[in-house]
Amino acid sequence: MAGQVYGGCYAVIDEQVRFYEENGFVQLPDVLNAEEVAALRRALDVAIEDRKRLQENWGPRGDEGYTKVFLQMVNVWERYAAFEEYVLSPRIGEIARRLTRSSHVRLWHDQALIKYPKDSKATAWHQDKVYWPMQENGALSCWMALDDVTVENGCMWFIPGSHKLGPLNPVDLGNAGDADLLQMLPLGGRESARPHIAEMKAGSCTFHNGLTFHYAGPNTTDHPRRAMVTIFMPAGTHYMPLEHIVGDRGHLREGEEFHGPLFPVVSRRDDQ
Ligand SMILES: O=C(O)CCC(=O)C(=O)O
Repeated sequence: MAGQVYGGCYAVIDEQVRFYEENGFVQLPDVLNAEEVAALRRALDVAIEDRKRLQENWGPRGDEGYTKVFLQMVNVWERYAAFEEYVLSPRIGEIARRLTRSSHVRLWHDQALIKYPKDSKATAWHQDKVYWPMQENGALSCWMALDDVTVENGCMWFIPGSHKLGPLNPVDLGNAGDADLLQMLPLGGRESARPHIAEMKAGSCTFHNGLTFHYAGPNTTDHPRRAMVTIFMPAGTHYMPLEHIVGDRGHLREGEEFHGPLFPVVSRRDDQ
């Protein structure tokens, strides 16, 4: 049953909410404990083995450029109880609800992202929202580190305040090449952009707004870098037709508010 573990509350203080609003991301230490991280790592090992054995593609594309960026497995919460427990957990969902000051948040989708070592490519600078079929801009991602993450193994980088630029052009993540896309931002280039480099311990996470520019370097270590991403939509998010890796799951009409069991409410304000 979802909700029995990963319970309890992670106390987000007002200053962190304001930081998120101002900068478009926030870094939160020790959201999961060591046992919880270990359970997710075990579940991920099983999922990776199943994927290999079944020769299924649970991600978007098998092209080489993309797989060097990361192995991506979407909506693992629907296949494994251990991920369902985590992805639908009130602890994580409530942080998303607090950060968006929303009456409730729904799940958009989850994804395990594994950046394998050797011949690894950077995740190019991009905004997520431009790939999402949503009219509004408020959706956000929780990027949970399942390994200690550093510059060397591909931790996340964020450009503070870049969510205020609004949606810019999508980037082909598999084939973005080495071009410094950041130079193209109307921020005056990398020098003035001053990225925040989110090195952190396993069990710590970042939340970032779908419009915040972010990046992760190549994994130059000898071990995989494992992360679990959960994407939430605040109340009042409406569907906008757009091709997306999870497909047209909900069969929603243009302008319809996201609803239904494929996009479950993960956290709701007490008075709702
Ligand atoms: O983990 C990565 O390499 C990138 C993750 C990312 O782009 C995201 O979670 O939006």
